[in-house]
Amino acid sequence: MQPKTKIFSAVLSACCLFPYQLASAAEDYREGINMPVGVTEISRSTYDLHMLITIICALIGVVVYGVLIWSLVKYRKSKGAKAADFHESTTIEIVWTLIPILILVAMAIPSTGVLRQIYDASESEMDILITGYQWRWQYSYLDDEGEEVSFFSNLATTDDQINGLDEKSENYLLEVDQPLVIPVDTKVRFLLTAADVIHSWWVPDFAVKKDAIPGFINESWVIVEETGTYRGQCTELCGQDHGFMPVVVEVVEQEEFDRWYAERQEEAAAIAELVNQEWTMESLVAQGETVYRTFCMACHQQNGQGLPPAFPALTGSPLTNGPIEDHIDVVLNGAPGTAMAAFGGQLNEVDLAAVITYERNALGNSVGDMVTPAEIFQIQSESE
Ligand code: HEC
Ligand SMILES: [Cu+2]
Repeated sequence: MQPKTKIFSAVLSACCLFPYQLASAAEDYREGINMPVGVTEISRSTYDLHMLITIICALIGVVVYGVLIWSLVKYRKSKGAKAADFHESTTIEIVWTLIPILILVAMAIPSTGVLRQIYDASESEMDILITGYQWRWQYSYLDDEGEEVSFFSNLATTDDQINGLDEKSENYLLEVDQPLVIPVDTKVRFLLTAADVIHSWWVPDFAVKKDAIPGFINESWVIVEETGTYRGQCTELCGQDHGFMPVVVEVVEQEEFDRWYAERQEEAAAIAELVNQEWTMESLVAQGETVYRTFCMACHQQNGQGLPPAFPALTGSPLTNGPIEDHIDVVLNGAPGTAMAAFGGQLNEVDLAAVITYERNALGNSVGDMVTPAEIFQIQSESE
């Protein structure tokens, strides 16, 4: 081969190999910088689409910059190049309009197919309502029969880890007390909404990232093909603890799911029973501490000092030390227009009675009165 031909064939083969090199490099770095392939058909299609478009864009880049650099070198002034001085070339204008249009249309065809699939939430075998709260997720299984299963999923990472006093765990800020549990190989439809501000429910391995908007219901769906634990986050800036409301989904075999679901139904029935149990001040305060740490501490702080002026102190506050009716009212109905949410719909009667009794008899307060779960139940059913 002539030296010139040799160089030419080397360049040509490098160009042809380029997409493969890019793809295999992407494979290597997938865990690190690329998006995950995931565990659903949609996530795989999304990944393939992403790779295809990236490669097309990279090739366009190579061609455009190739021509540009080649022209700069070949027609440089020191070589005595003279600029052409023609005006308007209809042919060139048509060519450089048509080629991008054709490329865009070629890219739109596979994308439209995947988008149509993503939006087809029909014929689901199970429906789950996901509600975003500042700053936790609520999962409600929409079941026509039997005891309703609904619970909150809270961050499980300890404060000491967050404050750097303890070593950070493997799933730091990506762990919750109660994960969402769904069966494998089942079409699960998610209905997403929010109770306060806009949140967004995101699990990269499912290729699901959907806004949860107050007053709207958005839809999404999955058929997860592999059992396992999948993690994600709220991906809409939603306030102070936006980075502290992770998503954890446990995908299990159908029998395991049925067992878990039956247990949750029994628990719901047990709570109904707990409401009518005899409660003492001590047992309520003990229970209330856990509730307070999970639901109230973010704003009112561990010791009840709050963060004035935004978040009032509960220690020594006229409200927590005044008539208990007013205290109950704030906790059940919130303070409209402030960050103080209505906890009446978020906590069960036992937890509500416990946290109110706790606030009156701990955190430096010692009012000495209490409210029972049955009384809370009474108040809530009267206001309905
Ligand atoms: C997102 C932040 C936030 C969280 C979480 C929160 N609160 Fe509040 N809370 C507030 C704010 C803000 C106010 C002040 C409302 C106002 O201006 O009337 C408030 C006021 C109160 C008051 C009245 C205090 C007073 O002296 O006026 C009580 C009682 C109270 N909260 C109890 C609770 C309980 C119980 C929980 C947990 C179940 C809780 N709060 C969780 C933000 C929060
Ligand atoms: Cu959020």
